[in-house]
Amino acid sequence: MTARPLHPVDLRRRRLPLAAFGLALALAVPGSLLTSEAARADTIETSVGEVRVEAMATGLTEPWAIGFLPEGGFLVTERGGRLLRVDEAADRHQVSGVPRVAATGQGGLLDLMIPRDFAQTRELFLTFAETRPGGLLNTSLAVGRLSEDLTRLDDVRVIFRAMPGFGGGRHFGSRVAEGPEGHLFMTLGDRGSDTTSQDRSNHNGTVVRLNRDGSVPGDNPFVGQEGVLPEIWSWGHRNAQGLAFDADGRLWSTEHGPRGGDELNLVEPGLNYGWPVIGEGVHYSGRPMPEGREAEGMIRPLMDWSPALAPSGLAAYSGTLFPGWQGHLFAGSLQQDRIAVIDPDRAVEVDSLQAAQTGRIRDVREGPEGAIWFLSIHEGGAFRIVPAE
Ligand SMILES: [Ca+2]
Repeated sequence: MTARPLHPVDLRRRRLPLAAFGLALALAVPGSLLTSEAARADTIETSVGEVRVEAMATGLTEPWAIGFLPEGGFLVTERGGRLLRVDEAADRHQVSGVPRVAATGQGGLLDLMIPRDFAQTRELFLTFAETRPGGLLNTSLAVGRLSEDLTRLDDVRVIFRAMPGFGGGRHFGSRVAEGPEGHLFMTLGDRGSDTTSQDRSNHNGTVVRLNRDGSVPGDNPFVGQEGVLPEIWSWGHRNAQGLAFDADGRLWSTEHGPRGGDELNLVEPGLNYGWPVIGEGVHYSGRPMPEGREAEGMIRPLMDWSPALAPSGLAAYSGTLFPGWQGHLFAGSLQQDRIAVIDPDRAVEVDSLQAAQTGRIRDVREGPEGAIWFLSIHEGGAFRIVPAE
């Protein structure tokens, strides 16, 4: 796949007010000049050398997911329900034909996945919060074909609906990843109803595995088991909003914990990841986890974060632009305004990428050119990280 070069947006007009704001801060708080200078810089020192942040699209409203088109440009979902195409001149165009979404609380138009065979099939996958009978909500997965002129989705079909519906607008999970053999893997949150994660007669708090048409693969771990939904691949999750396969075919997820105890998990079939029975944090009420940190038959996370990273978006890097980061995971943070770079084999963070543009990160992906792309809710923008030289 050869993507045409993408060019950063000229942000000079925006830099003036930012600089003025930084100066005002420095004047108001003696000694803060260095800090504010560092926070404003668009270069970052890392273990693989100096890197630079480039703006690739601005003017986005609560962007949720990004995906790259082989013909050039990229797509972005906005939680409110718009699917946008950003062309090589950084101009935005709305794509029509998106399913009707329930943009309530954390719900709305959520993840976007462009499969490896997109150039032939034109298929793309969208996840979203959707109404269920009785005005209740849960997460759905749809597939549609992007028209050749890039203006609309055709033949849109909802191929999976997490069931049943629940009230409230919390914890829709909702990342979808393409497996090495072409299966679809999707995260579902607990919908704010924590005990449902241990009840496999619903889809809450699971990773599901589906065929490309939404049907159930015959070799899923619970097929034929009474009282267990056959789509379920793993369970006992709380609200995973990062999901990525690495080059070795391992499936990684990042997951919001309760108060503290955010998790990185290696997702394997048939396993129970413990929510809400075990965890590294405490419940929001301050109540400890019922069984503490470990219990028979439940998997502890590979890494955890307290205070909360609030992880969203996960990329497993395999590009050539940063050879020193190959095999590493990039986890966006909604709460700490940074990207954690993780060596999963050593279970350590090797870098923390933070700049003026990394406020409230919703998604992180590896671009076709090997750059690290991310979406910032605070900035309303898409950015990429490239070597500084
Ligand atoms: Ca867990």
